[in-house]
Amino acid sequence: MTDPITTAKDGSVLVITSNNPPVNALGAAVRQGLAAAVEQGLADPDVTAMVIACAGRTFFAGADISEFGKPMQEPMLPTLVDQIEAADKPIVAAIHGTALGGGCEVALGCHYRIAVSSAKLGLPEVKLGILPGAGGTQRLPRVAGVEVALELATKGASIPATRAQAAGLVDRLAGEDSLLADAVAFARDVADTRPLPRASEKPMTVEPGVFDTFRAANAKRFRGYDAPAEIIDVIEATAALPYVEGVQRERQSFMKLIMGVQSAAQRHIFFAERKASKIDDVPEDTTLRPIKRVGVIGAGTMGGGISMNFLSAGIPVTIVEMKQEALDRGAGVMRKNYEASAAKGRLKPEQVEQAMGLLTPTLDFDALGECDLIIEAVYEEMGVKKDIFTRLDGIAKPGAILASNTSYLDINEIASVTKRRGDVVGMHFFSPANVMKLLEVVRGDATAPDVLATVMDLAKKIRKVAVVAGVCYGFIGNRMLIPRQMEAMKLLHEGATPAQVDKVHVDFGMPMGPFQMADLAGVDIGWHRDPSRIENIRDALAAENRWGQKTGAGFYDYDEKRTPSPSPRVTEIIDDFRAKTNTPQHEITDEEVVERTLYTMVNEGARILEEGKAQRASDIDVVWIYGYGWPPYRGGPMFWADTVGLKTIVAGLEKHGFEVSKLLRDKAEKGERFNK
Ligand code: TC6
Repeated sequence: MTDPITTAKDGSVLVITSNNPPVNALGAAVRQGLAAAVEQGLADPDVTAMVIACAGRTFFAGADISEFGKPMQEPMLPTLVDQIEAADKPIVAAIHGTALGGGCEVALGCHYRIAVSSAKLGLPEVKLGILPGAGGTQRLPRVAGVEVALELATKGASIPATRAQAAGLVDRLAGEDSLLADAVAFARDVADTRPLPRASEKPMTVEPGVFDTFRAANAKRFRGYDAPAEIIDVIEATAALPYVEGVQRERQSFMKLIMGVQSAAQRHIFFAERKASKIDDVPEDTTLRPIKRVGVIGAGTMGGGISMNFLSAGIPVTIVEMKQEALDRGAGVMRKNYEASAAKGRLKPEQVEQAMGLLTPTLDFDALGECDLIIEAVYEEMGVKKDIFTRLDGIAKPGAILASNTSYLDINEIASVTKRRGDVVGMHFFSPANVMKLLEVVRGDATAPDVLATVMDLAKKIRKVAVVAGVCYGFIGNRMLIPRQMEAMKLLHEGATPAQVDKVHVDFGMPMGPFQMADLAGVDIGWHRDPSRIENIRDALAAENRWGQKTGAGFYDYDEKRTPSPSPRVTEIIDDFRAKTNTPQHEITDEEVVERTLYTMVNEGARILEEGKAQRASDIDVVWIYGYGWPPYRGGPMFWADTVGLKTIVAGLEKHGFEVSKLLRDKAEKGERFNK
């Protein structure tokens, strides 16, 4: 292995460069090399200042996460950062790309920071369930103020160099193409400055009430997570302490968090998300098909949302509808959504026009002939989809990818009406499609490897997290939703209330429970629309126009602000069905709700794996985190099952008479886990 750290003298400035692709993570070799290089600079009488820079696409993107949980090698990152700061010759951090986590902490240990304006700085450790453990909770508030530190450290978002400069975190901006030269010049400018500015020596200035105000303002966002609360506590508890004591408290909290199950879960998700983009039997160097224009069929909520992903990424979209009115409405909604983002400051007004300028709305189906990828987003009916794909087969150019946004239907059957089954694939977006990060890529029996590779690559470009699923009813996510919703409904029959079942799910960390979700999605979805045919509780609700939030009533009653309250009418309907079906009642404990609605999901997940419909357990976790709001601190259903213990899951399923998946049973018997 070549040494990742090299040094070179530029006159009296020692330039220390890290070259540890892909992201200059601060692994052991980098830490050792940096420590040695700083020693070298201090020992050399000709050196008056030093610059720490990185080669490749970014400044240090943080500690090497793959080292967590393994025995650590010296020097530890906090020691290294202290060593840098303690140097009695000025050290300048030269930042490009992303200075994240430990990388930002290294920069904070340097006496000065210079950055190109495209650089970003941040402390994303919280997303891994930990806190900035190399002095970040102590140096950042001293340099940029407590409020900026709380914002960065608890939310994990990064800020552009210009904002970092305004906050005092960056001292100077460099030319985009002259970072190193500017950093060396800066180092020369400050070579004789004494005393050196050391972040740890500054006082922390605290406005009264800042911590409580911040806690209250973010209570909903941080619900369930250990790390943000710990970060606020650490900064608050140490604000008046000297750095040395503050950093001890930081270390204690870091150790507590990193040993916890939440951090293990969140680190699992970090790697799971990246693994999901890899397809076992499709080589990484597969030649991709060029996608210069995308076609979307259907300008409804889904088609519009799907289109926005491509427009925002600068890819032109041709959107087709059957009626002018529907087309105009669809384009209008897209514009409104963009304008709403601009009003919130997330987009510049000219970006709205740029995106909308890439949209070609048309009633002419044949216009899709010039598209490289065509996504069908019409309603879920096999006959309609087959008609569309037959027509597409007639007009699409050779090599065009034909995708369906179906959320349940058989991609093989859809592909069978074409003479190009290899070009057909499922692209299941989640609603709202311009917001939700998940994309299920459904691989048909004949889907060509380069089609899959192209779609996975495109997913990255439109900032989605893509997971490959095999053909089965509901693919990964919706297939696992089915047993959950069915059991939730049975629980109502047996004595539970919608509010009780939902509360168990919300307390678990889900954004909403099964009945709140039904009310949001629409109780009438899949309803036969015959008010005289009442076969279950859902039929009864739908027949009374209780379609959910959109009609002001569903499993709950809603006021004009859509605040739910338990509904006496729903209680009557449920009682009626309990009597009609003669269902024996019993007291339902929260534990039973968990076993019957969540263990059953794990069981279905295991079946999906058993049948090879998901490549790996971690892909299922990614689907549930990014598609359904499974709490990241529980790592997804399969990771969570590992933490509960597979033997416990099997016992819980058997207690309620469920048939246990063979894979789940085998793993439980062997003492194995889904995720290693
Ligand atoms: C910390 O610093 C704690 C400090 C306290 C210590 C006491 N380590 O995301 P990409 C890999 S905690 C190891 O696809 P991008 C990644 O797995 C850390 N590996 O690239 C992938 O590998 P693969 C705080 C890492 O251009 C490859 O690099 N820092 C690390 O879309 C490319 O990654 C963070 O949390 C790492 N730190 O985005 C930052 N980072 O090719 C985490 C990446 O084998 N990183 N890899 O699949 C990021 O946010 C992004 O990687 C990025 C680049 C924005 C830097």
